[in-house]
Amino acid sequence: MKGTVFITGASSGFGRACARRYGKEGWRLVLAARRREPLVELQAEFGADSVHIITLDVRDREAVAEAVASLPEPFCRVEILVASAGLAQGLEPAQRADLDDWETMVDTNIKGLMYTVHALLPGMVARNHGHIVTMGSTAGTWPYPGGNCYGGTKAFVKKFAENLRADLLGSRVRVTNIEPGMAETEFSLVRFKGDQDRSAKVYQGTEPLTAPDIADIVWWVTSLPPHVNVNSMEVMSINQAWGPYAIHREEQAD
Ligand code: NDP
Ligand code: 8X3
Repeated sequence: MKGTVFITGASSGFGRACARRYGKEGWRLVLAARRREPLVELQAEFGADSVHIITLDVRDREAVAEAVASLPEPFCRVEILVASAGLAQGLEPAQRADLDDWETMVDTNIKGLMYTVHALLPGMVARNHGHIVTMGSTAGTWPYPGGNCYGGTKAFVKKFAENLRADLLGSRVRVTNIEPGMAETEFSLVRFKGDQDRSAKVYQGTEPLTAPDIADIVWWVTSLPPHVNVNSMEVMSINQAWGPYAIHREEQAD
C-alpha cells in the first residue's frame, strides 16, 4: 500500500472518481459521505482491507471530529485529504434566494470543510507530511448571475487554502485548491433539487469537464515531488470561457 487518502464527497462526482483513481494506484482509502451504498460499492471494488467507510454529514462538527479520532489501524495516518464534499443549492438572484439554501451551502462548503481540515491537519503536521486538497471552483473567483452565496462559499475555500499555506510554511504539509469550471456530475441535479431536465440542459450540446478529468489533476498535484506545492489550479472545459462585462442600459427612444 502506498499510503492513506481521506476523501469526503466520495459517493459521487469528483470524490468518487478520486477514490477510483487512488484505489487503482494502490492507495488505502477512507471514504466519507452521507449515502452509504455508493461507498459500499467502492469497498467491494477495492476490498475491505484497503477501504474504510464513514457515513458522515460534514455539517456535524462532533461527528467529523469523532470519525477522524476513531480511524482504525491501518487507516489512521492520513497522508492526503481530498475535501470534495460540497454543493450548490439554487440559481435564483440573491433577492429571491431561499435563505435555507444559503445556510446549507455555508454549513457544507465552509463549515464542513473547516471541521474536516481541523480534524486532520494536526496529525499531518505532527508527522510533518501531508497534502490537503480543497475543492474550490471558478465560481470562487468569477461571479455569475445566481452564483451569489455559492460563489461566496468557494471564495472562502480559495482564501482558506491560501491561508493554510501561510500557516504551514516550514512544515512538509502541502495545500492545493482545485478550481474547476463546469463539470458533469450530480452537481446540477443537486443544485436544481432533482429536476433532471433542468440539470441535463446545463450540459446539453457541449462537452464539459468530467469527474475523471478532475481526479487526474488531483492525482497529478499530489504525485509531484514533495517540495513542489501547486497552490491552486483553475481548469475549464475548452468549451467554457468568459464573456464581456454585462452593461445595463436604459431603453432609449430611436
Ligand atoms: P456531486 O454532487 O456529484 O458530489 C458531491 C459530493 O458531496 C457527494 O459525494 C455528496 O455525498 C457530498 N456531500 C454533499 N453534502 C454533504 C454533506 N453535508 N456531508 C457529506 N458529504 C456531502 O458534485 P461534484 O462532485 O461535482 O462536487 C464536488 C465538489 O466540487 C463540490 O464541492 C462542488 O462545489 C465542487 N465543484 C463542482 C463543479 C461542477 O461543475 N461539478 C465545478 C467546481 C467545483 P452525499 O450526498 O452522499 O452526502
Ligand atoms: C461549479 C461550477 O460554474 O456551476 O462550481 O459554479 S459553476
